[in-house]
Amino acid sequence: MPRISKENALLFATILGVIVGIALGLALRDPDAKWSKRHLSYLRFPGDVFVQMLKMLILPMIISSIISSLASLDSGTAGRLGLVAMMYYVMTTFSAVFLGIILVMTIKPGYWVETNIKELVGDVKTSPCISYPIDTVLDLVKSMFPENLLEAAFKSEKICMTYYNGSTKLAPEYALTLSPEQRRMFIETPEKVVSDGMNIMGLVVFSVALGATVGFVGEEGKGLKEFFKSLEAVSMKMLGVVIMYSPVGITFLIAAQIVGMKDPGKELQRLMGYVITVISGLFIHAFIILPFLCVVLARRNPLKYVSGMAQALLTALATSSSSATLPLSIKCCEENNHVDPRVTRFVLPLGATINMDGTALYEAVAAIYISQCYGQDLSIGQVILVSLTATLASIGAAGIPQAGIVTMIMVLIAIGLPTNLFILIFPVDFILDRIRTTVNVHGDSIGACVVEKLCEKQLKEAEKHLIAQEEAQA
Ligand code: DAS
Repeated sequence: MPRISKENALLFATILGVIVGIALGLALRDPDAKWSKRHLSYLRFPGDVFVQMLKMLILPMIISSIISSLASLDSGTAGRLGLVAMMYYVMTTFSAVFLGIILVMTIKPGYWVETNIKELVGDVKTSPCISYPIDTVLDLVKSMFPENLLEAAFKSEKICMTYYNGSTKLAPEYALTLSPEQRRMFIETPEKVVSDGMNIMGLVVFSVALGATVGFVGEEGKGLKEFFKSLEAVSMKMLGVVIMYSPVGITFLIAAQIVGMKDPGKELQRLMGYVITVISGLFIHAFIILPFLCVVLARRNPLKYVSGMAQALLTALATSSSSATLPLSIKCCEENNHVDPRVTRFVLPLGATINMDGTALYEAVAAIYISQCYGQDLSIGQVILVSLTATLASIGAAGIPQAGIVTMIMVLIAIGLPTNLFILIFPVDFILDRIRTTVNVHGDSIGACVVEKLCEKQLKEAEKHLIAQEEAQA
């Protein structure tokens, strides 16, 4: 009997967990019984524990992996890795946005909707104040330099929109210009929280700055280098324990989500055109464009590569959080796909914060779908504005559940649409969020092997240089 490797046994158990989770959710679902939030939280508890354990590992893993990766590279190689990664991110994000725009302008799902939204919300025109995207860029830059690193790393950003019956008490565009603290002032009852989780942008930027400095100062940074190398090894060992629990966590996350779903049938029917457009765009990007880049740029077998990432992709689907999935993405890339750790530990944390192909595609489709529902045809200039602001919004979205719908408001503002119209697509967002998060993680993992291939020469030289340095010191 061929021995099953530990990785395959775990993957099999996780896939079984997804199936059991769906079956358990369907078995327990009883729309009339209306599970109370308290009982639902009991059902979701084993899954929440799994997400919390992953989040607990984010700080030690991200800070130690980025620093030890950068500290083992000379500045030239680190710079080249960063440049190639950024070029890959811009290329894939723009291609995702462009694909989304072509699909939504061809399928025109907004015209499938009978009711004229304008009658519903009235002709509430907000001026196309494109200043807000600039505010978001400033917000983004400010979040990169947190006053308090631990607070930034552990800050659970609860962004919410106070809305009811389709109108918005607080026009979300104001929410975007408020600081996170001010936004919290508008938090109403917990069920109104739209996006909640850890925004690791500040942590990643601090780690890159510290890692580059440790690599730059040489001898003085030796102690730090050794410390973070052992912290990284210990964190990976801890992750090994957490990952054994993942099948159980994923089962209950999926079961609780299915039991807690409001009546999705009615909403899905009403939004069928929109859902078909988003999902077909995400599938084309994930199953054609990214595998094409994997073959052409990384010279790897995409099927084998994706199967090596399966554990991380299933976790992204269950948690709908790129940040929470990040430790697993690093582990799968290195241990199953044998990508150079110096690349994975620098490129994956960067990608998890600023490279979200799935979110970018979704933002473009959602904004244009809403404009179609509102009976507002977009000019070429506005379509270009959508492509720019959707890209920006995806960079600004944190790797936390439903962060994309919050930053999508910025795209609506840019094309002068009433921002409370985001409510049109909100009912199915938690389903689409899982799929786009999985595409985000998939895009980051392909990015790691592409960057590794395109920087192969520099990585080999950096390795020789490091060995020569260590021999000289011995
Ligand atoms: N859930 C986000 C992520 O973790 C994506 C999104 O909200 O669009 O990638």
